[in-house]
Amino acid sequence: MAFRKDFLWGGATAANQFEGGITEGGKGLSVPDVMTGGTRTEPRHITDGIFPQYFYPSHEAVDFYHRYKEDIALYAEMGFRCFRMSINWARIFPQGDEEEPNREGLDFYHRVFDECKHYGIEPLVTLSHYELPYYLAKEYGGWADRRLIELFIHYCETVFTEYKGKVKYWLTFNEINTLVMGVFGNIMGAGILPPGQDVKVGTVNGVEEEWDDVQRRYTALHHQLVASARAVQLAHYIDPENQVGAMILGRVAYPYTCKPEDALKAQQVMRQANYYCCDVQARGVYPSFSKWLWKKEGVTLDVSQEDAEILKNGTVDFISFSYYSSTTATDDPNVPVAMGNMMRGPANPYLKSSAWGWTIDAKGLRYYLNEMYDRYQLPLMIVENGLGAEDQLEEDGSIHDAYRIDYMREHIREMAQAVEDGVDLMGYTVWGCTDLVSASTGEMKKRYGLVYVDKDNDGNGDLSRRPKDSFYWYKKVIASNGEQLD
Ligand code: BGP
Repeated sequence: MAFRKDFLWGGATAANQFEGGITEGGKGLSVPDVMTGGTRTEPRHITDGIFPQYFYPSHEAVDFYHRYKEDIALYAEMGFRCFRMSINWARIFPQGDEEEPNREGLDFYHRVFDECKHYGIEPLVTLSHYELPYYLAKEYGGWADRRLIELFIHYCETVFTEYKGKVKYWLTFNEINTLVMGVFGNIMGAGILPPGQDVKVGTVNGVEEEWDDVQRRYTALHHQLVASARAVQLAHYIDPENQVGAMILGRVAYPYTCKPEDALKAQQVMRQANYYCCDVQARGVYPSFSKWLWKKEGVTLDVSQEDAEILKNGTVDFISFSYYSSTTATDDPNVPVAMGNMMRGPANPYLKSSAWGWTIDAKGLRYYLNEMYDRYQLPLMIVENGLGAEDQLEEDGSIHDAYRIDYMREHIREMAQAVEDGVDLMGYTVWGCTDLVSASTGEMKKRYGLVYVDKDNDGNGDLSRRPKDSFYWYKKVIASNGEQLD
């Protein structure tokens, strides 16, 4: 048997893409609440406030806020052992800088965790998943302001204390390394807003980024790394049972050719994208190549002795990551670049891509697991993986998503191989286990779910849930602990 007996099989979500109810229970606005819907060719807009002419997909999302019982019951039916979700900071502290938390917000998550407990499902909670309170973005300038560290720690202390005994697995910042990757990292990751009333956010295929603030982005990242290390220490102090993980966007970059220059380029991409953050979170120090990176990016960073101490004493218990696709790297500026999942690089001629242009590369997952385990020797967890695709709802209400089953099967096979290679793998939570709003495009049409939600890109639909073929397939996978994949 490849996988541990207690392997954490499950699914993953994020509050801003899933919950909705943004004006309910005293919730304040979060950054994605001012982001409009886009498509695979039309970028989303970020607006300075909420404008009636736009559709904002996070406002209702798929209404987990009211349907959590039904959703968690479906997860239990599939046999989930783990459910990854995020707490929306603005539900607990509507502005982000209040002294007292919002009791209604705290109670909502109590109900969710109690429901999980009822079915023996372990919650895995992300503290910050691209959903900074909008007030902190607007009035403080997001994470570029050092005061956010204290505000975040106050929020962490509140939820660690409140949910002690109910939540054991925590992740600090979702895909913290998007802050080394550009516009999306600026806005969604760091809460640094672009100047202007209505700005396009170029994260869709082929659309170039229009605005960036590299210095503030790296400063914000340093603040998040310090905040993350402090959160790890605090979580352990409040409850020694707590296990806190790093969460990064898993980026595999192959050399585009076997030219040594391309191999070097790929190594540089891997360092910048993966190891820069992960070294800090897992080893407690900035890697020695940081100086090269800061110079390349034209940034200066002031890492005080005090910060260095915090980083050293707040290393994580495990490393989690998202993995969807891989890229390539070349030093030849004439090779055209494609983009997928905030990653850019020349297209790989050996791989097929999803309809949204994300390469499909199951072997890359085995490669990445081995790379990460060799480097850190910490337990690993895949907390996002899956295929974003358009689904066809049949007359009889069924959804035959064989392509999604194929995708997952291949990735789970490679996971099993990696375990045989010697990797200590804790679990796997498929992304968007119930259809939800896409982070990059704001669409509903780009579905990842094993459960279909009746809602389209314009917000039409009755939000009813229907298991897809992948639902029944995944149920068998879990029941057999990953043995039965056909
Ligand atoms: C990750 C994010 C998720 C999620 C996923 C799929 O980068 O952590 O929030 O959305 O990507 O991306 P998308 O929704 O853009 O297809």
